[in-house]
Amino acid sequence: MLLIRRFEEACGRLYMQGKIRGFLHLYIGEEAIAVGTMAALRPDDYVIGHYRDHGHAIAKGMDTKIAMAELCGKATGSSGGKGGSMHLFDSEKHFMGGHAIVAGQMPIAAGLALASKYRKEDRITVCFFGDGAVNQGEFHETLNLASVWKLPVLFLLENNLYGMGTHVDRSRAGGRHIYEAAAAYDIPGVQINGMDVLGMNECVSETVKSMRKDGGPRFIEAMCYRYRGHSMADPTMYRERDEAEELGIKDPIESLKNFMLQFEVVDDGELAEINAKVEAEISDAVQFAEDSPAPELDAMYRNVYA
Ligand SMILES: Cc1ncc(C[n+]2csc(CCOP(=O)(O)OP(=O)(O)O)c2C)c(N)n1
Repeated sequence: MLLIRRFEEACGRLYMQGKIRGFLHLYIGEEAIAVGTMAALRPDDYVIGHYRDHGHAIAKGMDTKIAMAELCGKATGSSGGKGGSMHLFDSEKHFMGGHAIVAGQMPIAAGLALASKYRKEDRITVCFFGDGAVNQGEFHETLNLASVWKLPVLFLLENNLYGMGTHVDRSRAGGRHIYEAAAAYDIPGVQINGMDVLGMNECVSETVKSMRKDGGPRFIEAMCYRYRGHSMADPTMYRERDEAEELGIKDPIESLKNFMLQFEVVDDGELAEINAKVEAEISDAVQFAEDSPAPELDAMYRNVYA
C-alpha cells in the first residue's frame, strides 16, 4: 500500500512539472482494495480494471520502473509510452490493462473468463470498476452473461461515492447498496469496507475459494474514498471539506500501521526500514523514467489498428 501511495505522490509531482501529460487519476485512499484483493489471488489469475489503474497494476506485480516510464510517455514503458496513465498493461503478470472507457473492461473480463472456462483452466478473472460504470449497459449485459454462462468473474466494485463530480445518491437508485443489483442476475453479492486491507483480503480469499469450487461469478462492493479529485484537473469543489471525517473514513495505511504496532508485528525500526526501501524504489523508478528515451517517431504507426 505504501509503495502505491508513494508512487502516486511522485506521479502527482511529475504531472505538476509537466513530465506526465494527459489525464492522471490518482488512487490515493483506495490502496487497500487492490492490495487486499491481489494477495488473495494466484499469480495466473487475470485482473482487468479501469483508468484509475496504477494501484491495480503495482499490486499485481508490475515493475514500478516500467509503469512510471509508461506514465511519462517513454519508449521503455509497458506500451512503449503510447498508453500512458490509463492504459498500463502487463500480460506476463496477467494484468490485462487499465481501460479508459467507463465499463468498457467489463465485457472483456467476461471474454477472459470464458476463455479460461473453455480451456478448462482453473483461473478466475477479477474485474475492477467504479460506481460510475454500473449505469452503463455493458455492466448489465456482462453480469447477465456471466451468470447465464457461469463465468468465473469476480466483479469488484470500488464505490468511492463519486463518478467524476456526481454523488451516487444522485445518479443511481440504491447508490450506497449497489451490490444488491447483483441479486437480479442471480450473482451472490456482499458489501464490505474497502478501507480495511485485512478485511478485504479475508473476504476476497473466501470468495475466490468458493468460485474455484463452483466456477460461477461473484460480486463484491468495496466502500471506499478517494482523497484526491477525479483527476489532477479536478479541484473537488463539489465535496464538503469535512466529508471524510463525517463518514468516519480511516486511512488504510495508517490503520494497518497502528494495528501492526499494537500487536507487535513490527516495531518503529522496521517501519523506518520499510519506508526507506519504498522511497528508494520510487526514486529509482522516477530516475529510470526521466533517463529513458522518448519513442521514435515511426513508433506512432506501430501496433495501431483501425
Ligand atoms: C463511456 C464513457 N463515458 C464517459 C466517460 C468520461 N468519464 C471518465 S471517468 C468518468 C466517471 C467514472 O466514475 P467511476 O466509475 O465511479 O470511477 P471512479 O473515477 O470513481 O474511480 C466518466 C463519466 C468515459 N471515459 N467513458
